[in-house]
Amino acid sequence: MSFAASGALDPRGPAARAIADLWWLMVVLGAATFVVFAVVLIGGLVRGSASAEDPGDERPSRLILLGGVALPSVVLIIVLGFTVRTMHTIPNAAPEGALQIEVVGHQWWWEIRYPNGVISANEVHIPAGRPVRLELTTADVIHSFWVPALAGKMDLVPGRSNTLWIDTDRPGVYEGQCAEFCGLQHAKMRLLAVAEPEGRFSEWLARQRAPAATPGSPSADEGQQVFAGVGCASCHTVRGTAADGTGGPDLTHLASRRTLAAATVPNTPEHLEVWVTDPHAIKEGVEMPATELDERQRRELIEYLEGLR
Ligand code: HEC
Ligand SMILES: [Cu+2]
Repeated sequence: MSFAASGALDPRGPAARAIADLWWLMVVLGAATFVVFAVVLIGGLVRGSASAEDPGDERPSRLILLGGVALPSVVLIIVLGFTVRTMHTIPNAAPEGALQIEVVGHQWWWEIRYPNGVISANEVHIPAGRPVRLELTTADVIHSFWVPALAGKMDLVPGRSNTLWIDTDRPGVYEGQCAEFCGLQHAKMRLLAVAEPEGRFSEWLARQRAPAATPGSPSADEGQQVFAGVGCASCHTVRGTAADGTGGPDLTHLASRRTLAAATVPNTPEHLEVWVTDPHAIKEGVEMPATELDERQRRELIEYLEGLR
């Protein structure tokens, strides 16, 4: 799957832009240093072979002091200065009107909690043009939240809460990735940040606030019985029904999400069917058991889940 913007070098927000500028400065200084070094080295090789007979001066030359000590120090001090400046550019106090969203890391998915009580997974919706303050915690091990196009990385550490500001003026879907090794499926612990104009964001949030849609057909209704009967409800919440498990993602509005299993596969009926019967085929070792279902149960369950808009 690939979405519009994903790279740290394609910044779409002020924090990411400041970080990208710093990166370019380091590339330019690094390249310039390399060119100076290469010229001196080649010059030395040429001269060295021309005057091979001459034992030369054994004392450290001014060139070594300048090129080996002074020049690197100057370059590193410049980089340090700009790094400190970049750290100050990225806000660490609440900007006016910031929206607060909680992100809880789990092996291997993201729980997202909005101020109005909505709980979702793996998709952080934000209003474009308004700063967002993320409160980052973890339910198990250390994870790291990273949406390269929007901001730097921030760890989710057991027993504490870290904050990260994300901010973009450009609506779009931005890819993110857990950036701290957190176990077997760390690589498949991805997420999407979905930035929408304020009005559309509010509509989305209001829709997510609603309880789950009631099954729209008799077979979807059967599907809901299957969901309750085979134990899905012990790990998953579907608000407005008896299902109130918390071991896995909230499924109240599952069908409104773009992906399944932490942005591992697109949210299509085909992938959903594979996931529900054998999640390990998509994500080996995942904390969800495979479930034996007959043909009819499977069809009804998928119909029910597809109706959770
Ligand atoms: C032991 C707890 C457990 C049980 C039982 C369980 N699940 Fe899950 N489920 C999880 C976990 C944990 C995840 C997150 C996996 C990941 O992405 O790493 C998950 C993910 C999902 C997802 C993907 C959600 C998303 O937004 O990515 C769906 C759909 C799902 N489960 C449906 C079901 C159904 C249907 C059943 C019953 C047949 C079921 N689950 C049984 C724990 C469970
Ligand atoms: Cu990880």
